[in-house]
Amino acid sequence: MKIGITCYPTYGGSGIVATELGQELARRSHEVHFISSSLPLRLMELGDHIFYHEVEPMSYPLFEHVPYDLALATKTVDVVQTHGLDLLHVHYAIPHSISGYLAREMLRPRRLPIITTLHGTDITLVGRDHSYLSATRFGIRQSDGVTAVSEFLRKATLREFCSDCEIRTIPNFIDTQRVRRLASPELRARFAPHGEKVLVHLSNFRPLKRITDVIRVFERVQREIPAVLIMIGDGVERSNAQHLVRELGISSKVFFVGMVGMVESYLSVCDLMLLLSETESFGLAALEAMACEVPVVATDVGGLPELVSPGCNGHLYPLGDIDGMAQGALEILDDSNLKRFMKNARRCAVKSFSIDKIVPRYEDYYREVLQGEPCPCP
Ligand code: GMT
Repeated sequence: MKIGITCYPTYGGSGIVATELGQELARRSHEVHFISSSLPLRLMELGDHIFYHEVEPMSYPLFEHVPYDLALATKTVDVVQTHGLDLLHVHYAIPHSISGYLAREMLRPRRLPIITTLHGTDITLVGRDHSYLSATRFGIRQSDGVTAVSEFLRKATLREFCSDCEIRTIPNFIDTQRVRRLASPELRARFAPHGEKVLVHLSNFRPLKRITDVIRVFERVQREIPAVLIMIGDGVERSNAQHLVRELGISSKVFFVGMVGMVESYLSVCDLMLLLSETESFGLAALEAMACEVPVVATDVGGLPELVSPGCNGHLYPLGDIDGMAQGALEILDDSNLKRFMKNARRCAVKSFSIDKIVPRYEDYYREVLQGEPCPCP
């Protein structure tokens, strides 16, 4: 198949999933065309089967805000016509499903099925806002196929956007061959030279990630056992978190390492991930951790219970239950438990979310949508 993929290239999990999907589809001999505002962050190499087309919206003094959505639709039309794409798969509803819809309409009578994958905040946050709600609903309804990255997100979309829509759950995935625990004693010794336990958090440090909760939980843990915390990522909440770390007097034990290229090398030296978000439709960071044998203490929200089985590969707590989370972390980190949790984390990642199990589900869905008759929805 010749597949167009549109995503946010630089920020957040949806772009990572789209990029990994495109790369795997190319390995499976499909021709993949990324259409995006810049080269997706994790898109390592282009080649015979992977192409990249940059959207370059013209700026003009009259435009206070450049109409990117229209430039994207126009670029999509060009790419479809030049390369003969069979379908377009857009990641994140706003504005990508609308740009896809526009491209499809501009291309008529040529057929271009649009598949929209919902990732989370496009439904739970942005899409709900009154300034985007109708457009999000329209984008979903007009798509020829819609997938959600968790059962939670599928249900939330049906409940809040269109109860009669057909939405397929295809969970996020991970290349468990590539993302695995790598032996790197030197890196571990850099953070934990005296055999401390290593906790980790990985996100884009937005307010909804509640990274100050992460710091507070860690502070309680390190009162009981020797421990350090690695904070991977960057974002608006970083300075608040750093301030709190100083206030709590734990600066020597918390390492803000910024964004890192190969997260698996850092995750490989960790014993426990803290993911304490307010909402999380899936929690790709938790899956990356699990693939590296890192159990997860998480909030009992969104799609996280679809990943984390309490007592098996981690624990779940109500949002803000700092004491409970610290207790759970200590239980997992106890030497009599840790090995079992680590083994289960990896086992669950491989069993339920490995790339070779999930990507064929997208391929099957593409075929299904391609076979279906184009159907203008009300
Ligand atoms: O929250 C982020 O980190 C960004 C956001 C995105 O769409 O780029 O992430 C969402 O999509 C990820 C990939 O499907 C999911 O793993 C995240 O859970 C989801 N974030 C939220 O729901 C808050």
